[in-house]
Formats: sequence, C-alpha cells, structure tokens
Amino acid sequence: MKTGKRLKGVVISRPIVYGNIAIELPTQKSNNTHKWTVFLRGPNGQDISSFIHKVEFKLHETFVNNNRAFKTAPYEVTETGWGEFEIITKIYFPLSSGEKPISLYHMLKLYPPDSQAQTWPKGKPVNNFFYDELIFSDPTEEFFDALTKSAAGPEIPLKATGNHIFSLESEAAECKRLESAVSQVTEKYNEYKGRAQAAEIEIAELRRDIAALDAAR
Ligand code: SLL
Repeated sequence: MKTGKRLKGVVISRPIVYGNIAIELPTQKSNNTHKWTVFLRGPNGQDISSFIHKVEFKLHETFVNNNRAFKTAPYEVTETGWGEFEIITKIYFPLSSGEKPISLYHMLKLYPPDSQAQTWPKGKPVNNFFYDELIFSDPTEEFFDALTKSAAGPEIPLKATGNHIFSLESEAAECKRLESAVSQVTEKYNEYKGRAQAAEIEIAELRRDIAALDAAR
C-alpha cells in the first residue's frame, strides 16, 4: 500500500501553457466588446488532469461569480467583457501529493500591442500566453505516478497547430525577437555613448577657452 512516502532526491517538472485568447465581437449588443478564453493546459494537449485536483480562475469582481473552479479538464473560462485585468490561476494538487497550491498571475489581453494597433487586421485574435514548468521536489510515490502517467510523447510540439499554440518554432521566433531587441538597444547605447564622449570633449575645450579668456582679462 502507498503511504505518502516521499521520493528523496527526485525532482520532476511538468510543462504547462496558460494565458488567454481574445477576439473583438463583430456586433456589440452590450458594453462588452470582446469574447475571451483564459486557459491552463499542457503545451502539446497532454492530459494534465492526472496530477491536478482543481483549478480556480479568479476574475475581476465586475464578473458574476468571479471565482471559477474546475475539477476536470478543460481548465478554461470563456466570457465576454470590455476591459483588461489580472487573472489569478490557482492550481491545487491532490491531497496525497502534500503539495501546496500554486498561483499564476496573468494579464488578460484584449487589445493588440500599441505598436501594432494600426495594422492589426479586424477580427484577428489577440493572444497572451506563457509557457512554464511546474517543478516538484521529493514528490510522494503516489504523486510521482500521477505526474508520469501522461508523459508519453514529445512535450512541446515543433509547430503550433489549433489549440497547441506554444511550439519550439514559436519559442525560436521569440528568441529572435529578443536578440533583435538587444542589438537595437546596444546600437542606441553606443550611439549615445559616442555623443556623450563628443560632448565631454567640447565641454573640456570650452572650459579651456574660458580659462584662457579669464587669464587674459
Ligand atoms: C479596466 N481595471 O478598467 C480594468 C477593469 C474589468 C473588466 C476591467 C466585465 C464584463 C461583464 C468586464 O469586462 N470587466 O460584467 O460582463 O479596464
């Protein structure tokens, strides 16, 4: 019989994707301008329910019953609304795991980033999602079994398809974006550094001129 004995020295992680997708409503019958879904799932559509007891999504208090709890997959809430706000996703693990709940904080995004607002095609969904890993140290035997139950197959797909929006490709594209941002910042930094150096030289020259004028008085 299993006893809640912990597997000392074992560290195990499970990938997750969480966030939201939103789309502008074509016809607005109320104040609500967007339809959105906030979700927690495996990046490759894996069944994560084998190691999750309950997921709660805490919405803004302007929503009726703003604490939405799910004991079975899919862990997601679809709503209509008008504003962006922070959603707290609290993950509870089975009692036999002895693990404390984990809270994830995510900003519900309805609008495209300012830099793309002008060119965003009408009706194109807005995404704001994150890849993360839940890490467990010294899991109980029972929890270890639950964690490894659905581990078959690649954990992150190569390409994004349908619901599997996080992929190795999207990760690589994000890395490229970050690299290009870093090189733009470095370029600007060097440009300003050069300008600052030139200004320093000019200041020194002017100081010398002032000193010479003062001496000649
Ligand atoms: C804002 N601080 O002002 C945020 C709050 C709240 C959004 C956003 C409710 C919809 C409904 C809704 O969308 N609340 O009650 O059906 O932007």
